[in-house]
Amino acid sequence: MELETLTKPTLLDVTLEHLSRAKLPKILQVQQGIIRATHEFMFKKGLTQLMPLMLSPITDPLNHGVVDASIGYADRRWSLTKSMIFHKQLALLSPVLESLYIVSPNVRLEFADRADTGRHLFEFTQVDFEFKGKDRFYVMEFVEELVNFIFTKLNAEIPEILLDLRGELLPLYEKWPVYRTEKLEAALGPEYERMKSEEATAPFWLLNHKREFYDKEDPSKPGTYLNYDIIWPEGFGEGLSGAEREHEYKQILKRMEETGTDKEAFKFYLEVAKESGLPKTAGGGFGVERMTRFICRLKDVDEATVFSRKPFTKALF
Ligand code: ASN
Repeated sequence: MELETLTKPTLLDVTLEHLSRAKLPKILQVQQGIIRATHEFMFKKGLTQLMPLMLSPITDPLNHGVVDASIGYADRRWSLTKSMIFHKQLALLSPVLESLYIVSPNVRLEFADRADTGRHLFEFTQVDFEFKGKDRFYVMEFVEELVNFIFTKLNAEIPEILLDLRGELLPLYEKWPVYRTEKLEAALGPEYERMKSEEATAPFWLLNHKREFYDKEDPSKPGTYLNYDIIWPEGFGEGLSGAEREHEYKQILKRMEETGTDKEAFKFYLEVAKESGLPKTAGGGFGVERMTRFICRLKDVDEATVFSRKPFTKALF
Protein backbone atom coordinates (compact mmCIF):
# COMPACT_ATOMS: atom_id res chain seq x y z
CA MET A 1 0.00 0.00 0.00
CA GLU A 2 2.70 2.38 1.04
CA LEU A 3 4.80 1.46 -1.99
CA GLU A 4 1.87 2.10 -4.27
CA THR A 5 1.42 5.57 -2.83
CA LEU A 6 5.10 6.24 -3.29
CA THR A 7 5.26 5.13 -6.93
CA LYS A 8 1.98 6.60 -8.10
CA PRO A 9 2.89 9.32 -10.62
CA THR A 10 1.88 12.79 -9.55
CA LEU A 11 0.20 15.27 -11.87
CA LEU A 12 3.54 16.96 -12.22
CA ASP A 13 5.12 13.64 -13.32
CA VAL A 14 2.36 13.13 -15.89
CA THR A 15 2.69 16.68 -17.19
CA LEU A 16 6.46 16.40 -17.57
CA GLU A 17 6.18 12.93 -19.08
CA HIS A 18 3.93 14.33 -21.83
CA LEU A 19 6.69 16.66 -22.97
CA SER A 20 9.46 14.08 -22.60
CA ARG A 21 7.96 11.51 -24.99
CA ALA A 22 10.67 10.08 -27.24
CA LYS A 23 8.65 10.62 -30.43
CA LEU A 24 7.71 14.22 -29.66
CA PRO A 25 10.64 15.92 -31.45
CA LYS A 26 9.84 14.03 -34.64
CA ILE A 27 6.13 14.81 -34.39
CA LEU A 28 6.99 18.48 -33.94
CA GLN A 29 9.27 18.40 -36.96
CA VAL A 30 6.36 17.14 -39.05
CA GLN A 31 4.18 19.92 -37.68
CA GLN A 32 6.85 22.51 -38.35
CA GLY A 33 7.18 21.15 -41.89
CA ILE A 34 3.42 21.58 -42.42
CA ILE A 35 3.65 25.25 -41.41
CA ARG A 36 6.82 25.85 -43.43
CA ALA A 37 5.25 24.38 -46.58
CA THR A 38 1.98 26.23 -45.96
CA HIS A 39 3.74 29.62 -45.79
CA GLU A 40 5.63 28.86 -48.99
CA PHE A 41 2.47 27.78 -50.81
CA MET A 42 0.45 30.79 -49.63
CA PHE A 43 3.26 33.15 -50.66
CA LYS A 44 3.45 31.56 -54.12
CA LYS A 45 -0.32 31.87 -54.52
CA GLY A 46 -0.29 35.52 -53.46
CA LEU A 47 -2.34 35.28 -50.23
CA THR A 48 -1.62 38.00 -47.67
CA GLN A 49 -0.77 36.76 -44.18
CA LEU A 50 -2.67 38.42 -41.33
CA MET A 51 -1.52 38.10 -37.74
CA PRO A 52 -4.03 36.31 -35.52
CA LEU A 53 -6.45 38.06 -33.19
CA MET A 54 -7.21 36.47 -29.85
CA LEU A 55 -9.97 38.80 -28.61
CA SER A 56 -13.01 40.30 -30.22
CA PRO A 57 -16.59 41.23 -29.28
CA ILE A 58 -17.66 38.65 -31.90
CA THR A 59 -16.33 35.22 -32.69
CA ASP A 60 -17.51 32.04 -34.39
CA PRO A 61 -20.74 30.86 -32.68
CA LEU A 62 -19.77 27.28 -33.70
CA ASN A 63 -22.41 24.68 -34.35
CA HIS A 64 -21.92 22.98 -31.02
CA GLY A 65 -21.86 24.26 -27.44
CA VAL A 66 -18.64 24.98 -25.61
CA VAL A 67 -17.87 26.61 -22.27
CA ASP A 68 -17.89 30.42 -22.53
CA ALA A 69 -14.47 31.99 -22.86
CA SER A 70 -14.84 35.73 -22.64
CA ILE A 71 -13.36 38.48 -20.53
CA GLY A 72 -14.43 41.96 -19.52
CA TYR A 73 -12.25 44.76 -20.85
CA ALA A 74 -12.91 48.45 -21.54
CA ASP A 75 -16.61 48.21 -20.73
CA ARG A 76 -17.25 45.30 -23.10
CA ARG A 77 -17.14 41.53 -23.30
CA TRP A 78 -14.37 40.18 -25.49
CA SER A 79 -14.50 36.55 -26.60
CA LEU A 80 -11.42 34.47 -27.11
CA THR A 81 -11.18 33.48 -30.76
CA LYS A 82 -13.00 30.26 -31.67
CA SER A 83 -12.19 30.93 -35.32
CA MET A 84 -11.46 34.08 -37.28
CA ILE A 85 -14.31 33.51 -39.71
CA PHE A 86 -15.82 37.01 -39.35
CA HIS A 87 -12.47 38.78 -39.41
CA LYS A 88 -11.62 36.96 -42.64
CA GLN A 89 -14.82 38.27 -44.22
CA LEU A 90 -14.49 41.78 -42.77
CA ALA A 91 -10.82 42.12 -43.73
CA LEU A 92 -11.80 41.45 -47.33
CA LEU A 93 -13.92 44.61 -47.24
CA SER A 94 -10.58 46.25 -47.90
CA PRO A 95 -10.36 47.05 -51.61
CA VAL A 96 -6.66 46.22 -51.57
CA LEU A 97 -6.98 42.68 -50.18
CA GLU A 98 -8.05 39.85 -52.47
CA SER A 99 -7.12 36.82 -50.41
CA LEU A 100 -5.64 36.16 -46.99
CA TYR A 101 -4.57 33.53 -44.52
CA ILE A 102 -3.85 33.33 -40.81
CA VAL A 103 -2.09 30.79 -38.63
CA SER A 104 -4.73 31.20 -36.00
CA PRO A 105 -4.90 29.96 -32.40
CA ASN A 106 -8.47 28.86 -31.64
CA VAL A 107 -9.82 28.43 -28.11
CA ARG A 108 -12.82 26.12 -27.89
CA LEU A 109 -13.48 25.03 -24.35
CA GLU A 110 -15.01 21.66 -25.19
CA PHE A 111 -17.05 19.77 -22.64
CA ALA A 112 -15.67 16.58 -21.12
CA ASP A 113 -17.61 14.37 -23.55
CA ARG A 114 -15.10 15.35 -26.23
CA ALA A 115 -12.04 14.40 -24.17
CA ASP A 116 -11.54 11.02 -25.80
CA THR A 117 -12.67 11.50 -29.38
CA GLY A 118 -9.00 11.54 -30.42
CA ARG A 119 -9.77 14.69 -32.45
CA HIS A 120 -10.47 17.46 -29.95
CA LEU A 121 -8.25 19.91 -28.10
CA PHE A 122 -9.55 22.87 -26.12
CA GLU A 123 -6.93 25.05 -27.80
CA PHE A 124 -5.46 24.36 -31.22
CA THR A 125 -4.07 26.04 -34.31
CA GLN A 126 -5.97 26.45 -37.51
CA VAL A 127 -4.63 27.62 -40.87
CA ASP A 128 -7.55 29.75 -41.99
CA PHE A 129 -7.84 31.29 -45.47
CA GLU A 130 -10.39 33.24 -47.50
CA PHE A 131 -10.73 34.53 -51.07
CA LYS A 132 -12.76 37.40 -52.45
CA GLY A 133 -14.94 36.56 -55.45
CA LYS A 134 -14.12 32.84 -55.56
CA ASP A 135 -16.44 29.85 -55.32
CA ARG A 136 -16.31 26.41 -53.75
CA PHE A 137 -14.81 24.81 -56.85
CA TYR A 138 -11.87 27.19 -56.77
CA VAL A 139 -11.26 26.67 -53.05
CA MET A 140 -11.51 22.88 -53.24
CA GLU A 141 -8.92 22.77 -56.03
CA PHE A 142 -6.72 25.18 -54.09
CA VAL A 143 -6.87 22.93 -51.01
CA GLU A 144 -6.09 19.76 -52.96
CA GLU A 145 -3.04 21.50 -54.41
CA LEU A 146 -2.03 22.76 -50.95
CA VAL A 147 -2.22 19.30 -49.37
CA ASN A 148 -0.21 17.72 -52.18
CA PHE A 149 2.33 20.56 -51.94
CA ILE A 150 2.75 20.02 -48.19
CA PHE A 151 3.06 16.25 -48.57
CA THR A 152 5.60 16.55 -51.42
CA LYS A 153 7.71 18.90 -49.31
CA LEU A 154 7.60 16.63 -46.26
CA ASN A 155 8.58 13.60 -48.34
CA ALA A 156 11.58 15.52 -49.66
CA GLU A 157 12.62 17.22 -46.43
CA ILE A 158 12.07 14.65 -43.68
CA PRO A 159 11.67 11.21 -45.30
CA GLU A 160 13.30 9.27 -42.43
CA ILE A 161 10.98 10.86 -39.88
CA LEU A 162 7.94 9.92 -41.95
CA LEU A 163 9.20 6.37 -42.34
CA ASP A 164 9.68 6.12 -38.61
CA LEU A 165 6.34 7.64 -37.59
CA ARG A 166 3.94 6.48 -40.30
CA GLY A 167 5.82 3.53 -41.78
CA GLU A 168 5.88 4.95 -45.31
CA LEU A 169 6.16 8.20 -47.22
CA LEU A 170 3.07 10.30 -47.88
CA PRO A 171 1.00 9.49 -50.93
CA LEU A 172 -0.07 12.23 -53.34
CA TYR A 173 -3.75 12.26 -54.16
CA GLU A 174 -4.95 12.85 -57.70
CA LYS A 175 -8.66 12.20 -57.51
CA TRP A 176 -10.45 13.33 -54.38
CA PRO A 177 -13.81 11.58 -54.08
CA VAL A 178 -16.76 13.86 -53.29
CA TYR A 179 -19.71 12.73 -51.18
CA ARG A 180 -22.80 14.46 -49.83
CA THR A 181 -23.87 14.14 -46.18
CA GLU A 182 -27.54 13.47 -46.96
CA LYS A 183 -26.69 10.62 -49.33
CA LEU A 184 -24.20 8.96 -46.99
CA GLU A 185 -26.58 9.31 -44.07
CA ALA A 186 -29.38 7.65 -46.05
CA ALA A 187 -27.06 4.78 -46.96
CA LEU A 188 -25.10 4.32 -43.71
CA GLY A 189 -27.11 5.93 -40.89
CA PRO A 190 -26.02 8.62 -38.41
CA GLU A 191 -22.45 7.33 -38.02
CA TYR A 192 -21.77 7.81 -41.73
CA GLU A 193 -18.81 10.18 -41.34
CA ARG A 194 -16.89 7.90 -38.99
CA MET A 195 -17.70 4.78 -41.04
CA LYS A 196 -16.69 6.35 -44.35
CA SER A 197 -13.47 7.73 -42.83
CA GLU A 198 -12.59 4.31 -41.42
CA GLU A 199 -13.04 2.52 -44.73
CA ALA A 200 -11.33 5.22 -46.83
CA THR A 201 -7.69 4.97 -47.87
CA ALA A 202 -7.50 8.49 -49.30
CA PRO A 203 -8.94 11.82 -48.14
CA PHE A 204 -12.33 12.79 -49.51
CA TRP A 205 -14.69 15.76 -49.59
CA LEU A 206 -17.96 15.77 -47.72
CA LEU A 207 -20.45 18.40 -48.88
CA ASN A 208 -23.53 19.90 -47.26
CA HIS A 209 -23.25 20.04 -43.48
CA LYS A 210 -25.95 21.83 -41.49
CA ARG A 211 -23.83 24.43 -39.75
CA GLU A 212 -23.40 28.04 -38.70
CA PHE A 213 -25.32 30.85 -40.37
CA TYR A 214 -22.28 32.05 -42.31
CA ASP A 215 -22.09 28.97 -44.57
CA LYS A 216 -24.08 29.82 -47.68
CA GLU A 217 -27.38 28.14 -48.36
CA ASP A 218 -27.63 26.78 -51.90
CA PRO A 219 -30.05 29.18 -53.61
CA SER A 220 -31.03 26.47 -56.08
CA LYS A 221 -31.69 23.92 -53.32
CA PRO A 222 -32.86 25.64 -50.10
CA GLY A 223 -32.07 23.67 -46.97
CA THR A 224 -28.72 22.51 -48.36
CA TYR A 225 -25.42 24.36 -47.93
CA LEU A 226 -22.43 25.22 -50.09
CA ASN A 227 -19.85 23.97 -47.62
CA TYR A 228 -17.18 21.32 -47.85
CA ASP A 229 -15.13 19.33 -45.36
CA ILE A 230 -12.04 17.24 -45.90
CA ILE A 231 -12.29 13.93 -44.13
CA TRP A 232 -8.96 12.24 -43.52
CA PRO A 233 -8.95 8.47 -44.23
CA GLU A 234 -8.09 5.55 -41.89
CA GLY A 235 -10.62 6.80 -39.34
CA PHE A 236 -8.85 10.11 -38.64
CA GLY A 237 -12.00 12.07 -39.50
CA GLU A 238 -12.56 15.77 -40.17
CA GLY A 239 -9.47 17.76 -41.13
CA LEU A 240 -10.76 20.92 -42.81
CA SER A 241 -13.98 22.81 -43.14
CA GLY A 242 -14.91 25.64 -45.43
CA ALA A 243 -17.69 27.20 -47.45
CA GLU A 244 -18.96 29.90 -49.71
CA ARG A 245 -20.30 32.54 -47.34
CA GLU A 246 -23.59 34.25 -46.83
CA HIS A 247 -23.03 37.93 -47.58
CA GLU A 248 -26.49 39.38 -48.18
CA TYR A 249 -28.12 41.08 -45.22
CA LYS A 250 -31.58 39.52 -45.53
CA GLN A 251 -30.25 36.04 -46.07
CA ILE A 252 -27.88 36.41 -43.06
CA LEU A 253 -30.86 37.45 -40.90
CA LYS A 254 -32.86 34.45 -42.10
CA ARG A 255 -30.02 32.05 -41.42
CA MET A 256 -29.41 33.61 -37.97
CA GLU A 257 -33.05 32.99 -37.12
CA GLU A 258 -32.89 29.39 -38.33
CA THR A 259 -29.73 28.68 -36.37
CA GLY A 260 -30.89 30.52 -33.23
CA THR A 261 -28.01 33.01 -33.33
CA ASP A 262 -28.15 36.02 -30.98
CA LYS A 263 -28.65 38.95 -33.37
CA GLU A 264 -27.86 41.55 -30.72
CA ALA A 265 -24.33 40.14 -30.35
CA PHE A 266 -23.82 40.60 -34.10
CA LYS A 267 -25.35 44.09 -34.25
CA PHE A 268 -22.38 45.81 -35.86
CA TYR A 269 -21.61 42.92 -38.20
CA LEU A 270 -25.23 43.12 -39.37
CA GLU A 271 -24.91 46.87 -39.75
CA VAL A 272 -21.94 46.41 -42.08
CA ALA A 273 -23.87 43.77 -44.06
CA LYS A 274 -26.82 46.13 -44.36
CA GLU A 275 -25.05 49.43 -45.03
CA SER A 276 -21.93 48.70 -47.05
CA GLY A 277 -22.51 45.04 -47.88
CA LEU A 278 -20.16 42.19 -47.09
CA PRO A 279 -17.86 40.94 -49.84
CA LYS A 280 -18.68 37.69 -51.63
CA THR A 281 -16.07 35.26 -50.33
CA ALA A 282 -15.25 31.59 -49.92
CA GLY A 283 -12.57 29.90 -47.87
CA GLY A 284 -11.80 27.32 -45.26
CA GLY A 285 -9.39 26.24 -42.58
CA PHE A 286 -7.49 23.13 -41.58
CA GLY A 287 -6.50 22.01 -38.12
CA VAL A 288 -2.72 21.86 -37.88
CA GLU A 289 -2.60 19.29 -35.08
CA ARG A 290 -5.17 17.14 -36.91
CA MET A 291 -3.06 17.13 -40.07
CA THR A 292 -0.04 16.25 -37.92
CA ARG A 293 -2.05 13.44 -36.35
CA PHE A 294 -3.06 12.03 -39.73
CA ILE A 295 0.47 12.22 -41.15
CA CYS A 296 2.08 10.65 -38.06
CA ARG A 297 -0.79 8.18 -37.57
CA LEU A 298 -1.21 9.24 -33.94
CA LYS A 299 -3.92 7.65 -31.85
CA ASP A 300 -4.89 10.97 -30.28
CA VAL A 301 -4.40 14.53 -31.53
CA ASP A 302 -3.10 15.42 -28.06
CA GLU A 303 0.10 13.52 -28.95
CA ALA A 304 0.91 16.49 -31.19
CA THR A 305 1.00 18.88 -28.22
CA VAL A 306 3.90 19.66 -25.89
CA PHE A 307 1.50 20.70 -23.12
CA SER A 308 -1.64 18.57 -23.14
CA ARG A 309 -4.70 20.41 -24.42
CA LYS A 310 -7.10 17.49 -24.15
CA PRO A 311 -10.51 18.72 -22.97
CA PHE A 312 -10.54 18.71 -19.15
CA THR A 313 -6.88 17.75 -18.98
CA LYS A 314 -5.29 17.66 -15.55
CA ALA A 315 -2.10 19.08 -17.03
CA LEU A 316 -0.46 21.62 -14.78
CA PHE A 317 0.87 23.99 -17.46
N1 ASN B 1 -12.33 27.97 -40.58
C1 ASN B 1 -13.68 27.52 -40.86
C2 ASN B 1 -14.13 28.07 -42.18
O1 ASN B 1 -13.40 28.80 -42.80
C3 ASN B 1 -14.63 27.91 -39.78
C4 ASN B 1 -14.37 27.22 -38.47
O2 ASN B 1 -13.26 26.96 -38.08
N2 ASN B 1 -15.41 26.93 -37.73
O3 ASN B 1 -15.22 27.74 -42.62
